[in-house]
Amino acid sequence: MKLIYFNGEVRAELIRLVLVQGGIEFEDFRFEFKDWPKIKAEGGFPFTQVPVLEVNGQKICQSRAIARYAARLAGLAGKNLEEEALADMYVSAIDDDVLENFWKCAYFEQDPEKKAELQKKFKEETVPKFLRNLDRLYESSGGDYLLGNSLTYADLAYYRMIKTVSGLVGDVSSDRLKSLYQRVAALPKIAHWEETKPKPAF
Ligand SMILES: N[C@@H](CCC(=O)N[C@@H](CS)C(=O)NCC(=O)O)C(=O)O
Repeated sequence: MKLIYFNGEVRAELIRLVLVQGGIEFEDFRFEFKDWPKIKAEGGFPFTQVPVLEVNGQKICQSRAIARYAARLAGLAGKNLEEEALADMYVSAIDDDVLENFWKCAYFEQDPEKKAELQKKFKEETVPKFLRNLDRLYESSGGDYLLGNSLTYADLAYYRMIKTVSGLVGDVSSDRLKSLYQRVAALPKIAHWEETKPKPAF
């Protein structure tokens, strides 16, 4: 299995974390920006974008579809259909409501005034609202993880999200959500990955 992405974390890191935690061997193929035109021209990627997962001769793209596939392989997708839907719900909320806004205000927006405005909204509205909801949901799960007592890829997505946004928003999680972050960070395979992973260019 080969995961193809830029030498960065943005849309590939959750997939890597899921594969790592699942103990699934994969080639973590990373390339530099300058090589993208050639890789794109020759790659035969379904939507001409990355990340792409090559598996059994099939090329799969769309980061969320890949993360979900990896989660199923890893036994981290949820134990039944309802749990799978809930895990997907958390991952979708993290991607659509938090991270897409983060990429925009941290990287894509070039106009300094608009950027400052977007960052203010992200810090003061988007993240606090999301965390308030997540805290309540986590409390009601009654377990160590978002779906109770079994780790799912939703917990890894939450961990990844906090690592991504904390440079901009600071330490804004509740104590309860901090304990979730720490529980994921302390998983031996995740801790080992963080210590040994390749240094990303972005
Ligand atoms: N919805 C897609 C978006 C993929 C995407 O935007 N990939 C970017 C890198 S993060 C890319 O391939 N950019 C180069 C290009 O579009 O030519 C996903 O989640 O995988």
